[in-house]
Amino acid sequence: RSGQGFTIFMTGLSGAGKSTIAKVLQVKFAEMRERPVTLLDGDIVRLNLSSELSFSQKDRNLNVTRIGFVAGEITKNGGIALCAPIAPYEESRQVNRRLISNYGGYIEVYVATPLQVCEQRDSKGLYAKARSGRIKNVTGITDPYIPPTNPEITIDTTNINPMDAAEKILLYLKGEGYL
Ligand code: GGZ
Repeated sequence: RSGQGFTIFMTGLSGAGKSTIAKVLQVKFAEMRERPVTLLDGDIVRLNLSSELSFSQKDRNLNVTRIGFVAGEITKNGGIALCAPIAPYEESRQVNRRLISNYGGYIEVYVATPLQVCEQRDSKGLYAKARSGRIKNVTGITDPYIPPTNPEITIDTTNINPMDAAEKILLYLKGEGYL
């Protein structure tokens, strides 16, 4: 599998640590100079690729499969795609898995940090706004998060730092022959 492209698809609640881990991995992969690396972070995609979409189930699924399409193209061309949306629904995660597996590696990472911890961090004030009713459809509060059924890796960042979380993913990739 050396030389083959792959996608690391992180899923989990807002504040779970997806972006932070993805950014550590982005630096590590860039230092390796083996494959070009692209980060598709949830909030950045929302600003650009999916700016017209809401947070309904239909639109979240569409957002997630758009990310999957881009990640698939990157994987096909031998690159590394790092994806970090919430991706709360199994159906769109499965669509991506099926598509991307045709082109290279698909590694789903469930960032399983509990809501209580995410809410305590509340780095963006999202949960405070949800609790006060200022925004609706917030994942974990008034909107569902369906945990993945078959993730390759599960990481709870309650007690591990982003460096160690990234290391766990790198070890998996080495074990599978990607690195
Ligand atoms: C969830 C929301 C919402 C609602 C705005 N629910 O952690 P953030 O703040 O910076 O990134 C989150 C982002 C979620 O978009 P995704 O594209 O990752 O979600 S999905 O995969 O479900 O399509 C969050 C912010 O947007 N945000 N409103 N109501 N997150």
